[in-house]
Amino acid sequence: MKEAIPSALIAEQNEKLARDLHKDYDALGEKLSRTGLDIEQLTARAQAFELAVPSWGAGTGGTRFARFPGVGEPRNIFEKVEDCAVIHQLSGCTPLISPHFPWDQVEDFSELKQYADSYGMGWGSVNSNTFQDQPGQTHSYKYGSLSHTAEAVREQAVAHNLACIEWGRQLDSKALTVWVGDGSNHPGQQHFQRAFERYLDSARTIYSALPDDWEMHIEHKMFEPAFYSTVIQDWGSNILAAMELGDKCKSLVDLGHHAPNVNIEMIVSRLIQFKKLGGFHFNDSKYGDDDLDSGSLHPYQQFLIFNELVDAEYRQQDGFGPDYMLDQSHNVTDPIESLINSAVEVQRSYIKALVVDREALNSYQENNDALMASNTLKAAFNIDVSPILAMARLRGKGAIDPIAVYRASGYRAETGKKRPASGGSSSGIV
Ligand code: RM4
Ligand code: MN
Ligand code: MN
Repeated sequence: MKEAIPSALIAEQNEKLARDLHKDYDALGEKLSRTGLDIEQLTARAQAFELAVPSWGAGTGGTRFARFPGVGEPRNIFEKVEDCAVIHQLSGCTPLISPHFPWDQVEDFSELKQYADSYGMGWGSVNSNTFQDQPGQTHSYKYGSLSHTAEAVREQAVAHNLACIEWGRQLDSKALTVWVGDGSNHPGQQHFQRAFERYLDSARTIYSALPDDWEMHIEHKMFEPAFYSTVIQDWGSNILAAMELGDKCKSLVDLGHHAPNVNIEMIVSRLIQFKKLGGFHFNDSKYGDDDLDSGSLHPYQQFLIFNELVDAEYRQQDGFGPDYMLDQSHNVTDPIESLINSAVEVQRSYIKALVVDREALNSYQENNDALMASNTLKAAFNIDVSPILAMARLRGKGAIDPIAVYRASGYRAETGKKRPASGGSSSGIV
């Protein structure tokens, strides 16, 4: 197996921190055992936790106004694989890459798969892109794609999604994520019902091409690039479409795609209840689709979402098994560092949610003890589970302190030399 970061360096750096970690771990284990929790079980769950990294997150994203490229940015999907391998090797919890087409399109997908295999990386959900025109494209998506008024444009967008399924099949992916930029900027511009009908017609053709063991995930987003209405505006339109299409179609929740203050954890609960939760795009947001680092602003909200997810696990809810992915845009940080940090923050929310005393919570809920129910959640949230996360990494040959090891490795400076800026970029969004 190829090593993105020399394992000798990781071991050497871990050596310096291992003694203190063991002390902190034992102390936390003792504390948790007082409430009947076995730290070893929690560490095993942390080790089993898997999150996909978005290929497009490995480059500097850019705002709506500009993009300031970083040093040694990946110029193609092979280089993105290398960066994703760094993230996984150090964090130990991101073994999957979620590709975006045509940004990551290659001639030979078996070569790409082999390349990822050589780093021990697999492939998460495949994302189709019909929100942007590509050079040489026959029809423009300026006025929409899957819901466009013109049949030829819809056919082109459907054909792209079918190609994505085929490419994903060659990578051994198991899901297609569809987000469209379709919508309108002016009241009256678009007939809401007809646009949704056209979308559903196109989506049916895509759905019928899914391999048996695949799922299709639909992503809603209330605005941008369309600023008055979008065709899959909210979780309501999303679940309606998913119900129309069939069992293998589910809704995907991107944390930044809701109106401010929307109760996302409750949406998650509803989707779980109706077996329609397909997956997540984790990120954080203050105003809109800000694509900030996960857990950087609203760690409690992220914890409350995981509280719903763990509750579903605990109740062994039928049809539950969402895909976890990050979807972020990094403008002022090294994307590798942001993605490592974010992966750890998402994993942290999961472990904290496992610490919740579910029996106590249930009984407070049944007895309408609002204060103690809330305190039960807060008690879990307030526990610092860092030693569990660090121990999971240490046992999985990752880094106790991933950012420190990454910085010590000189990886970024090295890529700066190996990857001279090519002018155009397949990384980032702008
Ligand atoms: C969108 C949406 C999609 C992602 C693109 C790049 O806002 O979140 O998931 O594919 O951005
Ligand atoms: Mn997204
Ligand atoms: Mn987004």
